[in-house]
Order: sequence, then structure tokens, then C-alpha cells
Amino acid sequence: MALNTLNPTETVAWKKLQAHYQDMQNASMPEMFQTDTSRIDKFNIKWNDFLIDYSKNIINPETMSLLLDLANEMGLKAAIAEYFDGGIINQTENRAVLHTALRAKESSVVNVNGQNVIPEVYEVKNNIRKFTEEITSGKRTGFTGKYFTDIVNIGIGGSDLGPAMAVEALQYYKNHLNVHFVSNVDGDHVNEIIKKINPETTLFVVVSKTFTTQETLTNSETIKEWFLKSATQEDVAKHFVAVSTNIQKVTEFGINPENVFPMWDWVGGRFSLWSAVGLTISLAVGFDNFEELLEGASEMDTHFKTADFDKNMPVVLALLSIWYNNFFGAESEALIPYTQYLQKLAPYLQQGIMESNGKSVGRDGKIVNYQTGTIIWGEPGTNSQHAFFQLIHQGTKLIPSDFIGYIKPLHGNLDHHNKLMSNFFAQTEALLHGKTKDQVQSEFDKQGLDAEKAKFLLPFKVFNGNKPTNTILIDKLSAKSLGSLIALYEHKIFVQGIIWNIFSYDQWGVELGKQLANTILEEINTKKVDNHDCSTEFLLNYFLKNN
Ligand code: G6Q
Repeated sequence: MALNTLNPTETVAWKKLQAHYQDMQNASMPEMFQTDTSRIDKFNIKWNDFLIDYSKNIINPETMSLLLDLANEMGLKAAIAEYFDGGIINQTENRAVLHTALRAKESSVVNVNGQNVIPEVYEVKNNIRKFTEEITSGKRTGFTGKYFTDIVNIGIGGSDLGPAMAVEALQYYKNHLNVHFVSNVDGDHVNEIIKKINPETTLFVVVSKTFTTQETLTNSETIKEWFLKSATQEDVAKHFVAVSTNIQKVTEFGINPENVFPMWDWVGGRFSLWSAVGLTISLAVGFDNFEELLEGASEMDTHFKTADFDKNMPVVLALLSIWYNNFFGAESEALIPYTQYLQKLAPYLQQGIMESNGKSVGRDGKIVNYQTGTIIWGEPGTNSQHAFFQLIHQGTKLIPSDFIGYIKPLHGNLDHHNKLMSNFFAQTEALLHGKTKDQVQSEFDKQGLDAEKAKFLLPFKVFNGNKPTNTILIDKLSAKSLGSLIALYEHKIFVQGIIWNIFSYDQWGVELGKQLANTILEEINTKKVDNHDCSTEFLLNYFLKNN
């Protein structure tokens, strides 16, 4: 069954939300907190070891009820069933979207074209387990019999960002292997990695779903050439493995088909870390942790599928985001994890969110007449407090922000952790309340500032507050909780795509980039520049003359 094609702005709920927005646009959160001291009870969700406090949003019970009506009117329940059951919801590529099957229980049945894919998923998982154990235990060695010490993941986009983010996030659980990531076709990237490794003790994991991606093939060739300076062609089989759907191309590259971990076209690149694309994660933190990551995601899948929408974390976060994006006109959202381990979460979710929902054509083939995908950005706190928080606090733009924090630190250093978390709580409180003229004036009075100076300074020191935040408080950063967190955002993306009536799982904009560069590369190689606008032609000729 195809997804429905309803323009959300034509629903009853949307029209009511527009009217409701007129009442809410100037609503004061501090006042709402003052008049309703049990506001927190209405706007929080507890699930497993996650707590989401969404009370610091410009909402009242009616807002949530109308947003939930919108989800229902847009057929969200039926769409979720289609998503999990292997419906062809990526219609423009004629594919199912089943990253959820990669973390489903072994006893589940998920059919694609009438065939249950779960046995295949588990077969690959067993191979990942076996391979991981062989590498980490030293059973498999390099061509001179030495243990592997380093892993290089060669991939880009979905074949890089997920593993790179997860390996960084789970660094605390890492084993002895040093893990590197090469993605950019910029030769400086690969050469910096080559400087750090020894061909005798390095394993290369080439990750490319299509095995046609210029960056990954170029980097793999460069690495292979460098490797062959010390080893023979036969040794390639010991040091190169691939993750791909394209066995033929992998074999042409010289990788032994026995060293290929398959994936499937029903797994989108940006949702693929749960598949063999996560091989590097398993190598870095061990298969048990990799499985925990999948388990955490699987539990979030169950929550998303079964919880009532008003207590459903991905649904509520998605609806709040729509409230600001489509009614308040907010353009971006910030994501601030209070842990250095999650420093790659925002870049990772930039791809997930912006590649999925950066679309302007509705599922009915018509250009949409409303806003879709939000711009996502962020950096860990407290670093970001010393950088861009000024704009969130006192700038002219509305930037709803997710604050992600953990109750327990990993290294157990409570002095640091309590300082970190006091900043975490202080920021959302300050964003809510701001600082009034009276508060600023009383500070001046205490300091004994002279009246003339105080008058001048006062407007600059006032903070309006009323800035929306969600607080996502989790017990501890573990492989399992990371899995749940990523799946939370994956499902938020899905809900928003359904409500915006767009196809979230294609990426034609990325495909265009892949084609364009090839034409220009040919011109650079042959030094014949033709058929461009005068700016591009001028730039290309200038480059050719000076390079
Ligand atoms: C993700 C995108 C894109 C893709 C890369 C790498 O959803 O499709 O980022 O992952 O272009 O593609 P390959 O894995 O085919 O090399």
C-alpha cells in the first residue's frame, strides 16, 4: 500500500493550529509556568532510562491536542505500520525502508517481495560476530603474521558518518584497535591517515552500498597502491574487506568475495549503521556492544510502534518541531549534547534529517506550499555555550533546541560531571526565563553602578527568555542507550516526512552532485573547458592555468 498524499495544510487540524497560533505566538512560558505549577506533569515522557521534559515549549494542552489531531488526520498510525511491515514507502526508488528489520528479534517476520529477510539479517550478524572475534582475538593476522592494530573505514556519507559517530560516542567501551575514517576525496585526508598506519597491521574496511562512489573508490585505490608497495596482490585478501550490495564491483576491485559483507537495497545509506556498515563499530567496541546498540534501537522501535501518540517520544518531538517550523517560522533547530562523546551526533543527524526531509515536492508530485525540513546544527555543551549560545539567548532568531544529558558520568568524576550538568540545567532555565529589566536593575543597584551608566547598559543586559527547549535526560551513555537515541531521531524524521507529505527516503539532490563532478573532471583532465556559464568557465580556466 502506498502512503497517502494529503496536503497537511488542508487538514482541519492544520487550520485550527493556524488559528491557535494567533493565540500562542505571544504566549509567555514563564507566565504559563507561574499559573500552572504542575505543568511538568503534563509535558514529560518517561520510557526505559529516558526522560523527556518538553514543558519548556510555547505550548499548552490545546496545542498538543491539535498537533496530535494533525498526526491522526495525516494517517500516521497506518504509515507506521507500512514502514515496519516493509511497504514500498520509498516510492521514487521503489524500495522498502527497513533499517528497523536490522534490529528486529530473530523470531520476527519481515517480508520484502514475499520473502522473510530476518534469516539473512541474522546470517550477516553472525558473520560480523565471527569476523570481529577473529580480528580482536588475533586469530586473523596480517600478511606477515602480526596482529591487527589499526582499522581504516573507507566510505562516505551514510557509509562513514554513522560508524564514525558511533565509534566516537562509544570510545569509553573501545578495545585495543585504533580506528580511522577516510571519507573525503581530498587526497590530504587519506595521506594523513596513511602517515599513521603500518601496512602489516592494518585492516581496511571498504564500505560502499553501490561500490560506484567516486570518493570511496579513489581512496581505496590509493590505499591499495600504497599497501602493494610492501605487500603482494595475494595479501590484499587478508587486509581488505568490503561492505556492499555490489559483489561484482567489489570483486573487480580485487577483494575476495568471501570477504564481502552484504547489505540490501532496503537499507538507506544514512540509516545503515545497524547493518554490516557498522562492522567498524563492532570491531572497535566488540560485537556484544554492537548488539546492545541494536537492542537499544529495537526497544525504541517497539516504543514508537506501540505507545500512544501523546506518550510517544519520536511523535511528540516531531510534532513540536512542526509547531515551530510551520507556525512560528523557525528555520533551524540546535542539538546540544552535554557529553564530548557525542560531538559527532549533530553532523550525523544533519545528514539523517536534512537529506531525508530537505524536499520540496509533495508525495502527490506537486511543489509544497509550506515549509519542510529544518536546518539542524549543534555542538556539545559546555563548549557551545562559549561559542554560539549568544545568538540563541539574545539573537533575533527562534532556535528550538534539544538538550541531551546523562545522569551518570562514565569515568565517575563527579566534580566534573556536576559542573557539566549544572550548566545543562542552568541553560534551559535561563532560556525559559531570560532576565528581566528589574533583575538587571537590581544587579546594577547591588554593584552601585551610577544611574547614567545603568540606563545605557540596561537594554543590552536584558534577556527576553521564552526560548523553547526539550530536555532529554538519559541514565548513562551506553551502546544500548545510544541505539535508542539514534532510533528516536530516525523515527522523528519519519513522522515529520509523513506529516509534510514528502518522500523522506530518496536523495536525488545527492545523486546530482555525483553526476556533475564527473563532467567537470573530464574537462580538467583533458584541459578542455566548454559549455559553462562565464563564471564557471573563468574559474575552471583560472584553476587550470595555476595548478
Ligand atoms: C545516504 C546517501 C549517501 C550515501 C553515500 C555513499 O543516505 O545515499 O550519503 O550513503 O553517497 O554511498 P555508497 O555507500 O553507495 O558508497
